[in-house]
Parts: sequence; structure tokens; C-alpha cells
Amino acid sequence: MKTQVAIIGGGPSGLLLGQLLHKQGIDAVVLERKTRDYVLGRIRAGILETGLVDLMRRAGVSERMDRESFVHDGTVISSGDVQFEINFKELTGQHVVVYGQTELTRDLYDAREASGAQTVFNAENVQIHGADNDTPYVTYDVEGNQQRLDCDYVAGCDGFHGVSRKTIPETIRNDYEKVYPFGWLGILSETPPVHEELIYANSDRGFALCSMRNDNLSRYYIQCSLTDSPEDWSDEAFWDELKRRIPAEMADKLVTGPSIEKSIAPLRSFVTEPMRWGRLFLCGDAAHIVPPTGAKGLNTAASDIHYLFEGLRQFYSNGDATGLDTYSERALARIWKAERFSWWMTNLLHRFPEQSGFDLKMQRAEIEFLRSNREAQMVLAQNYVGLPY
Ligand code: FAS
Ligand code: PHB
Repeated sequence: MKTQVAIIGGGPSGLLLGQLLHKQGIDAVVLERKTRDYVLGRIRAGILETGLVDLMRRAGVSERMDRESFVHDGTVISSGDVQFEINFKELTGQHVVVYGQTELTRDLYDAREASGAQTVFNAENVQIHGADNDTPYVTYDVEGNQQRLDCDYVAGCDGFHGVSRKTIPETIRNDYEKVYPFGWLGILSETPPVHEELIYANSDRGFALCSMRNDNLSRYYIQCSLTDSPEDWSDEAFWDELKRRIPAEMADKLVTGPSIEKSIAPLRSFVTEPMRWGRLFLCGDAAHIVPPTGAKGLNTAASDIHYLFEGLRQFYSNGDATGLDTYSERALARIWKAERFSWWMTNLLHRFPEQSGFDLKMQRAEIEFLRSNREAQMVLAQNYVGLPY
């Protein structure tokens, strides 16, 4: 089999790239290790920057998102019972959009199936060959039979645990990592959101986040120990702990109910450099991970896809490889700013096991400065709505 672009990974990165390429008349085949239902079963991001919304519109996959998503003009930050709003609209003129990654991925799968573009599910043992020469190809197994896909380029969109990043020799690759000493226990509940905007809560007991998917589907997180498992937390215990971490006036009006999903995500900051090796380009979680505190993971994957798509569009339309040659440098420039913001938000809002009394005073002073200083709020708002591509 032959294609122009072999895309490894059928998550949001791979699917968005595939749809943009299809609209441009560039052939791409997606190789996904799991099934569509398995991919859609993962509950992840909820906040979209307008850059990602614009890419979905350009890909022709925004009709349901435009109909069902919510525009948020700000967010609440709280510390104990003190709470204040960061008004993105007033500070930056911009907003964010609330629309679950699951729904965005579903829309992309529906569009890909409607387009007739090829997706191979249950593609096992994917291996990338010849990325550092002019005739790359990918092998993979389906039902025990090895297949070969010849291509011009390979887009490694296979997430943190995929094969693409590991294909780049360690002698060439530089990995940068920070692992945080806690995780996020998240639940989904068919209950009305506690507030019309998100609440990022710092408390003596740890971090909490009140988010949502729609008027009757809420997403809540509490910071938890890395030794915890979801089974350790009954719904009742989760709700009790959440109420202790958000302002009392919010806790009083919190509507609780049975969880329909409960999972724990570890938190890490990670970047690999470079994001290109010959004909192989890394995108999204294959190249970088952020703690979800800044809602940047999916949104930084989107800017990678923007840069790579533009480079491929330019190359296939007039042979100019400038966009491809500058891909890694341009993507990393934006990624590191998102890493900084996500690291800063995580340090601002979480309780760290080894925090001293002085460290806690510094954290409280940082939150008080943010509460009382417009310019500090402007910096948070500019990063949260998304820095320019
Ligand atoms: P993904 O990991 O989503 O997709 C990679 C795909 O490649 C998967 O479908 C996988 O099955 C496939 N694959 C892997 N190895 C393969 C192989 N060898 N061969 C073929 N296919 C292979 N981001 C936010 O912005 N906000 C959030 O709130 C947020 N919450 C998160 C919660 C959790 C638990 C996790 C893990 C991440 C969260 N993220 C969040 C980040 C997340 O949304 C990612 O940024 C996003 O999924 C990135 O998309 P992809 O790059 O497509 O990677
Ligand atoms: C979510 O709704 O899942 C969500 C929102 C904002 C974040 C992280 C997760 O920062």
C-alpha cells in the first residue's frame, strides 16, 4: 500500500491532521492501535482554545461543536473561601470554548469515515523504517499478518506511549521531564455544573477543579496521592473531599450524584527535542506532555498540527520545504511557553508534600498578587486563552 502521509495514531492529533490533509487533496492513512470505541472511551480534555476551534472549522468538522459547545469568558480561582474571577474577555478580548475531547474526536472520526479516507484499526506492532532517508515506510500487523505502507512522510501522532518518539535515536533526541508527586482523580457525573464557569481551587487539603461538559454533565477533579486508585474513592468520599476544597458558598450548592466515570491521571511535564527526524514528524503527546492544570495538552497538539499541515500543504503545492524544515523549531517555541504556563499553574494551586511554611507563604502571596493585580491577571488570561500560533 502507498500513501503520501502515514499517520500513526488515531487520537485528536492524527485525526485532525488527516482531515486537514484530506480537505487539501493530500492522501493520508491513519494507523490506530486500538478500536474507535476504545479511543472514544477515554475521558480527557474539556477546554478548547480558539486556535483549535478555527482548525476544526477549517477541517470542515465544526457543525456539532458550534451547536453544542459553550463559550466561557473567564474562570474562577479560589483559595479557601476567597474567590475571584479572571475575566478573559475583558482582559484579552478573547474566550475559550468548552467541548469535550471525546466529542471532538467523535466528530473527527465521523468526518473521516464520511470522506472515505483509510483508517486501519487494531494496527499492532507498528514500526517506522527509513525515516532518515528518502523512502520511508511503515510496517504493522493486522490479525497477525504483516502489512507495509510506503509513504513520503510519517506523522507520529501516537501519544506518550507510542512508537514514534522512540524511533528517533537517543543519540539525537533530548528528553526533558518533571514528574509531579501527585495525581488527579477525576469523575464525570450527570449533574448540573456547580458554577457557570470553571473553578480552579487551591486549599489546605489540596487542589480541586470544577469543570463541565454540558448543562447536565459535570467533570470534577481533586488532587490525590500517586498511591491512590479509583477504587479507593467511593462517590461519597469524593464529594465530601471536593466540598472541603472549594469555597463554602460553592460547596453549599454543589449537586452530587453517581459517577459515570472515575479515573486517576498522573501529572508530568515532558518535552522531547527535536520533533523531526528526516521524514518523521512528532505531534501532540508523542512529543510533549503538560500537567492538565493549564488545559494546554490538546491545545498544544493543535498548534503542532497547524504547523505540520501548513508545511505539508506548502510542500505538496509548490515543492517549498521551508515549513517542514522549520516545523520543529516553530512548534517547540510555542510548546515551551505552554509548558511554563502549565508548570506555573500547577505550582500555584497544588499542595506539594515537601512544601515548607515559607513555601506556603510564597504560594499564598502569589495568589493574593494575582487577585489584586490586573497585569498579573492579564498574563494568566493571555496564556489560558492561547498564545498566537
Ligand atoms: P493521544 O494519546 O490522545 O492519541 C494517541 C493515539 O495513538 C491513541 O489513540 C493510541 O491508541 C494510539 N497509539 C499509541 N501507540 C500506538 C502505536 N504504537 N501504533 C498505533 N497507534 C498507537 N489536555 C487538555 O488540554 N485538558 C485536559 O483536561 C486534559 N486531561 C487529560 C486527562 C488524561 C487522563 C490524559 C491522559 C490526558 C489529558 N489531557 C488533557 C491531554 C490530552 O488531552 C492530550 O493532550 C491529547 O489526548 C493529545 O492527543 P494526541 O496527541 O492525539 O494523543
Ligand atoms: C476538563 O474539563 O476536563 C478540564 C478543564 C480544564 C483543565 C483540565 C481539565 O485545566
